[in-house]
Amino acid sequence: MSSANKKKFTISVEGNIGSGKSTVLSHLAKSSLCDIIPEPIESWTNHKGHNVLAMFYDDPHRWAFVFETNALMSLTKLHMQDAKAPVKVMERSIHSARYCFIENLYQSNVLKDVEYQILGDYFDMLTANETCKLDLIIYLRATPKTCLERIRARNRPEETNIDLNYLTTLHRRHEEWLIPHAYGDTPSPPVLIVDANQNKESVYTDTNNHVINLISC
Ligand code: DGT
Repeated sequence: MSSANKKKFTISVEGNIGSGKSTVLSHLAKSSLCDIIPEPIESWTNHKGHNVLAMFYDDPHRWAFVFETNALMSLTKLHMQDAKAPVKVMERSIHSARYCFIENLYQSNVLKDVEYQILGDYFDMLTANETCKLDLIIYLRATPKTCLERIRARNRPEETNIDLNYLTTLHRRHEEWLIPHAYGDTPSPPVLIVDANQNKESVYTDTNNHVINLISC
């Protein structure tokens, strides 16, 4: 991976809300081997003056389509972002937007069929492009209960409505997506599973060891 012209190895760190993705990313940011691309949460809490994340949680039936359209667009921009280091590490991807959140909102009857189909077409168009391909997914796998405790502890104002039921359904979507590779039509990258119920230090050490092994191969 020493050549500057070589395609970057792109990793996406995935996992339920509150599974510890940001903490892992902030540790990996200390390595000169990794360029970190954090989630575009500011463009969700302040999109030209609109807090789309708060609007979504306040009235999901009204705002889910708007939120997901914006999520796909803002995450695609991150897929397009160049990295200088040999490894580009993203927090989430358009793949988790599609296979976890959009799927979950459709199965919960929040997104209407026509909205789901349009978002699906949009996703298919975006993923036809090499730019959105991932080389590896790191799945921080934590129980919904652990995630809820962490969400309560960090206390983001937009997330006060998040309950165990929502986290449990999102957990299922992550499992369906990342464990058996349920969506066989798109070739999935390898998935590395990290036990994210451990304390933050152990989660980071496990993840870091995997990334170092991979880079040195
Ligand atoms: P972490 O570090 O594992 O605790 O990760 P978080 O919770 O900081 O980041 P994430 O991506 O799990 O969630 C940030 C917020 O954005 C959270 O309220 C869930 C929401 N969110 C993220 N991606 C999507 C999406 O594609 N659709 C919807 N509806 N919400 C999303």
